[in-house]
Amino acid sequence: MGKKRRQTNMSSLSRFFQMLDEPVSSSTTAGPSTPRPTCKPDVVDSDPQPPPGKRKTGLLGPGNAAYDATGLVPFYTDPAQVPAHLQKYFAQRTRYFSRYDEGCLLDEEGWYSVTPEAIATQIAERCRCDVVLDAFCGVGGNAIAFARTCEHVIALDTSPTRLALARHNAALHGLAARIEFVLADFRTFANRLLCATSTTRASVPARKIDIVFLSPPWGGPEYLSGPEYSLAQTQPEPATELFRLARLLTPNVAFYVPRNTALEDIAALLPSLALVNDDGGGGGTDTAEQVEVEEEWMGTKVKALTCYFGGLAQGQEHLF
Ligand code: MGP
Repeated sequence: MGKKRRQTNMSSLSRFFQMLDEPVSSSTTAGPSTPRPTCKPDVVDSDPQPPPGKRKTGLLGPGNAAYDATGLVPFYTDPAQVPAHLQKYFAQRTRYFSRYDEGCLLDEEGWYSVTPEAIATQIAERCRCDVVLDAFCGVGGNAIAFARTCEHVIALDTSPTRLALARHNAALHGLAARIEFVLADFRTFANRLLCATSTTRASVPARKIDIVFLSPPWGGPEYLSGPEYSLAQTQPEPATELFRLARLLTPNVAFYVPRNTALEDIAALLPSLALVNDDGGGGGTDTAEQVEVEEEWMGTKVKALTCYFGGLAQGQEHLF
């Protein structure tokens, strides 16, 4: 049972691209304002299985052994078990996952970067669609929320451990079957998808993706050390490059950025893009695309900003 289910939603990139009709080759078509990627067969391609013997019976209980990541990271139940630098995050554990006590698992990066559940839910509400790509899924906070509002979630991460934790957490919520977990770097994944598209000469990506959600590493908790955060600090590439790639897949991008991000940096993501015609196709005046920036409040604090582009921004639904 476990094996069959794993095959359906834990795909390696090679299996993913086998689903595409045409083989990937080396030519692309590139417009001057939207350079397309070079096609290279450099995929991340190993199955993100936790070490054997770690998941016999665990926090997910009987019947879920295949998805159970118990033992990969500590499951803290008492502040006394938690390292000093993670204490402030542990204190907020039920904000991150309201069902934390039932056995949600986070690694160190997950503790300081998971999107709190209420915020993930708000973003997922705005991102209702058929297929959403969560480009940096981490331990799964956003992917789980998307699984409630979207037909299908593609969740990428480059860490086998984090991907296993995300799947564990999704299984705990009964939502793992709605999420396709892929061990891959977003840039590699997007490039391969775009190359497959150019090979088939299709005008849209070889696989339908309605929305890309970008929540990359911000460089650790130190992101708040300066008065302003520059999007050039975003990992593993500056935000401009992540955004450019995402926009080649779909106009609809939600970008989760630090609360102290320079607004000029967010606005600067747009000018290089073409003007969009906002009259619904009838020859009206061209209007520059807008970005909508949403402050994500929890209690009396703004925790982060979500920037909505394309058809996700209010008033631009026609761009979806
Ligand atoms: P925070 O300010 O580091 O923590 O992160 P805290 O304790 O919530 O805030 P404080 O005001 O009490 O100090 C706030 C939120 O930003 C986290 O809950 C995450 O959702 C998000 N976040 C933080 N980091 C370091 C990252 C990151 O590297 N990447 C992403 N995508 N989100 C992050």
